[in-house]
Amino acid sequence: MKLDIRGVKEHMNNDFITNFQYFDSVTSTNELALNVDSDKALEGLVIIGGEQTKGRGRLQRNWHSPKGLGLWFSIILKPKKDFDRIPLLTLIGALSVHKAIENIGINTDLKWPNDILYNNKKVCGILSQFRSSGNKIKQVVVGIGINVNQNKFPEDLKGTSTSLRIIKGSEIKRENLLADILDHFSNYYQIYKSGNYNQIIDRWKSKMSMLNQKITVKTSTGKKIKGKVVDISNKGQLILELPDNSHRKFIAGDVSIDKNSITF
Ligand code: BT5
Repeated sequence: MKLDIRGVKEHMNNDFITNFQYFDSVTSTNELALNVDSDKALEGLVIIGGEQTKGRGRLQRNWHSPKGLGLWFSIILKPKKDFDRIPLLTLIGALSVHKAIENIGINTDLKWPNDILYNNKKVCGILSQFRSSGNKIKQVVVGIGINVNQNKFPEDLKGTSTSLRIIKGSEIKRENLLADILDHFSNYYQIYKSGNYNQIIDRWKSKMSMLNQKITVKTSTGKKIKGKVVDISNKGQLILELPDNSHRKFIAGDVSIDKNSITF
């Protein structure tokens, strides 16, 4: 079913997100959003795809985005902050989705830095990308993919993915859910702009079951680093305590996470 943008606007209650571009079919909403001329685009523009034919995950992975069943969208932002605060935008994207899902009675788990899980199965993934010019951020695109009304998944995703409909046992109205997410996003973005990063991090930590767990991080060179998750920094980095009690930070940039290991 086609998403009704009027219905989304009717349920929304914030002044920040007012512009939408909807396409029945797109390659990737992130690709489109990154190509928008940042001098012309308004901050807070949301680009939505009914389906994505080349939906992207991190590290050039694919994101399965079937027609009319999920929410596949990207929010364009123009933050006046340093580059090292960009990862926080992924975190506020996840918090906004988490809260909206909580409001329909489903408690999910945040997995650093970009996943929302239910019983260890992925419900939502987030991909933030940016364009810059010199040492200035031109635009950041926060791309959010949520499995809403699918009742089945392709063979390769079956064991690791789920949808809100499968969890709840009934269809979810995507318009209301998106409106709620964007209201929360707008709130969190205000907090981000005010520099009150601890508020974001504290909420994240309270919803992250990985805290105090022992995990293994795999670096791009194949090196494995074991440690206990002790904190998230106010730049969105994961902080591990290593066996020698020293602390090491990992950047929430291009990382991928397996069940209890993280690959850089
Ligand atoms: C992500 O990457 O989780 C980021 C996904 C971001 C998708 C949104 S949709 C709107 C916007 N436009 C885009 O083109 N992208 C963004 P990553 O952590 O790398 O996870 C990717 C992996 O998740 C894949 O390799 C699959 O194993 C799995 N996967 C693919 N599609 C899935 C789905 N619909 N549900 C659950 N898992 C999926």
